[in-house]
Amino acid sequence: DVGGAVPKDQRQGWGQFLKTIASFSGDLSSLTAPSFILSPVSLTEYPSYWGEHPELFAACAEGKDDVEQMVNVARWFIGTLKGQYMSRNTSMGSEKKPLNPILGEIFLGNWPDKDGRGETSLIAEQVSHHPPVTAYNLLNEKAGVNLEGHSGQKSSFSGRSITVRQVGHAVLRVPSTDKKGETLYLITLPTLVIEGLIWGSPYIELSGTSHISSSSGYLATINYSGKGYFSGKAHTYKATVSPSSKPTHPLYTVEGEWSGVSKFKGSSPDGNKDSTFWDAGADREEVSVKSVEEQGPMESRKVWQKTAEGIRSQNYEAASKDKSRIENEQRQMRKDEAAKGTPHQLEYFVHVDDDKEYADLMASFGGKPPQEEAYRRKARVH
Ligand code: HCR
Repeated sequence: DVGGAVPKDQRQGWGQFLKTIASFSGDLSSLTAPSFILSPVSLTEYPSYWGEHPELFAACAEGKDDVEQMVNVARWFIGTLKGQYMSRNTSMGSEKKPLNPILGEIFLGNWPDKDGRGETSLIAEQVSHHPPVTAYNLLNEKAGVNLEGHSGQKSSFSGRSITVRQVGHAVLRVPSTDKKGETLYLITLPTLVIEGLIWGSPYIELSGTSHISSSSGYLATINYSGKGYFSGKAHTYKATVSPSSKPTHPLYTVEGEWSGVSKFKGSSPDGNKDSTFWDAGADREEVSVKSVEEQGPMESRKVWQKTAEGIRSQNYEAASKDKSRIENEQRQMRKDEAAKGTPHQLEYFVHVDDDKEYADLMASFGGKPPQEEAYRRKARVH
């Protein structure tokens, strides 16, 4: 029997949806879901979560030495988690199903300069429709901080929850602390568990381990746990910063909640004991985006304008009609391209079969797997 958060007239549909999920693995985004769980926001917008604390992003370039810089990068990374994995619960009451982006969909935005932190700009592009993959680039030119990455998902049903393994990684480039070159930080991504399905109020718990591996020889290892895991408390993590050659010899340890307060255990770079590492109560700054009227035809909010309006006003018939129109147009476009032998061209990114930076930074701490594809901003390819 499905739970109380599902509107009465959609309970049967939700039960059926859960059954479909149970007998299926792969690309969740292609499934048709009951209307109460639909979000009017496309997945192409999600990379903006990386930039919602622009001051932490800019601070990735700072640090008196390489260890302190790694701590700054780790703080920015942890600072993004609440937005990435909890913000739909806050704004829409539960985790929702995002709009499934079309190939070539684009999301552009920025966080303006304030208090000398510099402007951060965002470019995201849907580089694959099925399965969905989004490539992104965040850049603060003044601070010299540049993030490039891509995001895909592989889902599987496990009893009462859905496990989503994240496919993709990001590379952050910053000026090195000696100002003579640049330091690279490889960022791998945690596994998600979608809980609360039976009640019809899904939320995300993080699990497993993710890493930040630097070309300056340091490694941050982040272990996630939650309710029902060994720590018993929701949204908790423990992170260590160590030399990449000695991952089990931490220089700093941080513990706490990624959605709340986390603290250093013992020493911290500022010399104080048990000081606060990050308080996720800090305001998040949403990305600034052009109005829909000013947007180009492939920009996300323009593409989905009518569908999103339908979802927002609970006119699901209109939403579904417009969504079908978009999907049919896309199918036709792919057919025409195939017939003409002119496949879709990416606008801002190029595909790299084997990311050497990924391989090197994984190898520096014995991480696996050794090989992965990547997407690079076109302007950066020489
Ligand atoms: C899994 C998910 C789509 C992907 C979303 C990702 C992994 C995208 C990259 C971001 O950086 C972080 C992120 C956060 C989201 O929590 C995650 C989504 C949660 C649900 C959604 C499914 C495709 C939708 C499932 C449908 C129901 C059951 C909720």
